[in-house]
Amino acid sequence: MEMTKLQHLMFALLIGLVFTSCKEPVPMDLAKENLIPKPVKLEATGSSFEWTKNTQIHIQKGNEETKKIANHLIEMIQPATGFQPKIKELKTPLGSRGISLILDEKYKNLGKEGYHLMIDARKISLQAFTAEGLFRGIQTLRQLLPAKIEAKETQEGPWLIASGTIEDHPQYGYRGAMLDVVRHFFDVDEVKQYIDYLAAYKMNVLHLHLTDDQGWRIEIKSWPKLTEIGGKTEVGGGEGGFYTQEQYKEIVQYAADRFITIVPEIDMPGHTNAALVSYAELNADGKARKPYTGTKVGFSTLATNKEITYQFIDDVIRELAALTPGEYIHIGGDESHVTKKKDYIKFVERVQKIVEAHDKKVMGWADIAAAKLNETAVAQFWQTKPTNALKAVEQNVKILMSPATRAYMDMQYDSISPLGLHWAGYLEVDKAYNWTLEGNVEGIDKEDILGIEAPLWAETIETMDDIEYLIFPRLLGYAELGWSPDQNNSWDEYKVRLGKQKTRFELQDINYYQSKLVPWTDEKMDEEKK
Ligand code: TNX
Repeated sequence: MEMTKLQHLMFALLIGLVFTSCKEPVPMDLAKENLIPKPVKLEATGSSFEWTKNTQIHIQKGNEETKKIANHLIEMIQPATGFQPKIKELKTPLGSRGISLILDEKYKNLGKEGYHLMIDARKISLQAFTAEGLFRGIQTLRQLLPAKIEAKETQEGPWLIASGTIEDHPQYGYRGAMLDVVRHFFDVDEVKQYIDYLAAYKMNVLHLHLTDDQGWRIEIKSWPKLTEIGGKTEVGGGEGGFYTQEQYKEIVQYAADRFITIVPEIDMPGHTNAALVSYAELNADGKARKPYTGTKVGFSTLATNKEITYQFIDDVIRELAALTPGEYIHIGGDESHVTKKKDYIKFVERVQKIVEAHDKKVMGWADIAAAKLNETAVAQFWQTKPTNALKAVEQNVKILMSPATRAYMDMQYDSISPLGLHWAGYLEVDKAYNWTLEGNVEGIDKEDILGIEAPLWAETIETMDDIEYLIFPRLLGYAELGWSPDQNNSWDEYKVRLGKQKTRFELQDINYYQSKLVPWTDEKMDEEKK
C-alpha cells in the first residue's frame, strides 16, 4: 500500500521525535563528580546532558575571543569522541539547544576568571565576564565528561555530563608553578606540555627559571656569548640548550592562548656562574670562570661594584621586557652567599630601578627584602624560616607563597622515592595539600598574600617522565589551595577526588607517583557515574 504525502510527513515527524526528545536523560549526580580544584558553589539537579555528534557550540555573533575558547573546547574533546562540532554564531545563543559560550557583564562580580555553568538535559550554557573565565570553565567541562575523554583514540560514547549549576571563581589571583630549565634543559615542546598541565587545573602563571650557575637559557642578542658559551652546559655534563627569542615568544604565546602568564627569571647577583663563564668582564677580578655542572649553590656573584655589570643587566632586562607581556620580571636574589651584604643591598636596589625603567615590576626570592623595596614588588617566600618574608611584609610588599616544606615539587615524596632532593624534608601528597596560604606563617595575613607558586627545581630530573613523577599528583593540590575557599579543603575528602584521577592520568600516559596515601580508583571506561 502506497503512503500518502501526509502519511510520509507524519512518519518523518515521528522519527524526528524519537531521535530528539523521546530519549529520557540518564539520571546523574553532579555533586558526585571529582572536580579539582573544587568549585565554590555547586547544585545538582539529578539529570544529564548527552554530548553527541550533532551537538553544536553556539557563540555570540562576531565574537572572536569566544570562538577561540570554542576551538579549545573542540580540540579537547575531538580525539576521544571523534566529533567535529560546528560552531554557530547567534545573536542570542543563551537558551539554545547544545552548548553555548557567552560573555556577559552580568558575571563581572565573579571576576575575570570566574564562570557560571548551567547544565540540563537540553543544553549547557557556560557564561563569564571574560574569555579567561570561559577558558577556566571549559576545564571544568573536561572533568565533567567521562574519564575516557582523555583517551588519545576514539572511544564509544555515551558522553554524558551531570546536570546542575556551578558558580566558581578563584580565591587567589596568582596560581602558578615554576620550572627550572637550567639544571637540566627542557625544550619548547616540553614547556608547552607543562603549560597544558597547569591549564588543566586552572593555574595562571608559569615562572621560568632561565639562568643559573649551570646554564643560560635565553638568547640575549646584545650579549650573544651568554647562550653560545653559557647555554652549552647543564648538571651532569649534558649538552644543555637555550631558547632563541623566537622560540621564547612561541612559549609566551602558547601560554597566553591558555591565559597563563610567563614570569621570566634572571637570577642574580648569585647563581650567575654561566654568565661569569661567558663574559670575563662580569667578574670582580676580570677573569672568566670555569663552566659548572655540579649542584652546589651560593658560590658565584656578579661584580656588584662594576659599571659594566649594570650595563649588562640593563641590556638583559630590556630585551627580556620586550618579550614579556606580563607585569613581572623575576630577579632571583637567592643565596648570594659570596656577595657582601652591603653590596647585595645596593645591587638589589639598583636592579629594581632598572626593571622599573623597563616598565616592569620586580619579583624576587624573599631574600631581596634585605633591600628597600617598592610596594609594587613581590617577595617569594621559600625558606624554612620566614625572616626575609616578614621583612617584606613590613615594607608592604606582597608575598608569593612557595614554602619549601610544603610547596617544593622537587622534594622527594619519601626516603625511597627515586627523584628529588630532601633539604626541606620529605613531602608526601598529604603534607603538600594539608595547609593553607593564610595562616602558614604568623604575621603573613591574607591581604599580604598574592597567591601560590609551586617550584620545580631540576637538579635530579631530565625528562618529561621525571617532571610528571614529581608534579603528579602534588600539582593538583596546589591548584586547589590557590583556587578553592579554605573552608572547602579537607585532605580526607580531597584524597578521594584525587584517587579518582587515576584513569585520566593513565589515559594521558602521565607518569604519576602512586602514593599509598591516596585511594586510587579506576573509573571504568564503559561505566557511567550515576
Ligand atoms: C634552593 S629555592 C634554591 C635552588 C635550588 C633548590 C633546590 C631557591 C630560591 N634556591 O637554587 O635548586 O634549593 O631545592
